[in-house]
Amino acid sequence: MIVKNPQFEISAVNPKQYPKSGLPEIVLVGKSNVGKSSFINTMINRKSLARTSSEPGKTRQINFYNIDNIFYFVDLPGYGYSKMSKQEQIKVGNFVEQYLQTRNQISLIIFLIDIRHDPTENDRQMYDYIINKSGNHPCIIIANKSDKMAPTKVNARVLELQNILNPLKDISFLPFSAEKKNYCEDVWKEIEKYL
Ligand SMILES: Nc1nc2c(ncn2[C@@H]2O[C@H](COP(=O)(O)OP(=O)(O)OP(=O)(O)O)[C@@H](O)[C@H]2O)c(=O)[nH]1
Ligand SMILES: [Mg+2]
Repeated sequence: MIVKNPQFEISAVNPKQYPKSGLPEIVLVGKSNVGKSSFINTMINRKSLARTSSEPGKTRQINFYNIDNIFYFVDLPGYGYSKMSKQEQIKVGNFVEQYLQTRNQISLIIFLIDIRHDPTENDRQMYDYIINKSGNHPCIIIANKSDKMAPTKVNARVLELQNILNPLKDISFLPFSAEKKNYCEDVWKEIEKYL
């Protein structure tokens, strides 16, 4: 897919603020700092439309990016950011959960993990939540930061992660590098199946 005119549309913390156009939504889920906002920028070929930071906890609201009036990329705040106060973590957790449970337009959840690290307990809980509780949305899993490994080891590591997380058989599991823009084509092919 060649993106021509991606636009930031709105930041939301409650359903009244969600866009009303009814376009399908493709949502980025994953721990803080895994590269959700970077993933969006890389896929739409914009340097910093989605705000990123080397400090975890950059994204604090639900951000909707309108992609050529075809769909939205929805950038969620990450989990597991310990510097956030307990109170704020609960608040953020609640509005994210409300979005994932109530939003009918969600056509795909992209669950990002870090290729270097085995899934954390929080990652497992999130995977379980996506599959069993969030409202039956389709999901794919992406192992980001693959540039941090030797290219020859990437495929074997993806298989290893797949064995560790043990997702349902029909869930695609792909490598990616937001930094080096690797595997974009493969990921677009996968996304297009859900549009
Ligand atoms: N080496 C490498 N670094 C990456 C990659 N993707 C993201 N990063 C870096 O990881 C850091 C976090 O990226 P973000 O995109 O802000 O992460 P996020 O998941 O949106 O984080 P929150 O908003 O806190 O949930 C930044 O310093 C990025 O440059 C990647 O593929 N490779
Ligand atoms: Mg972010």
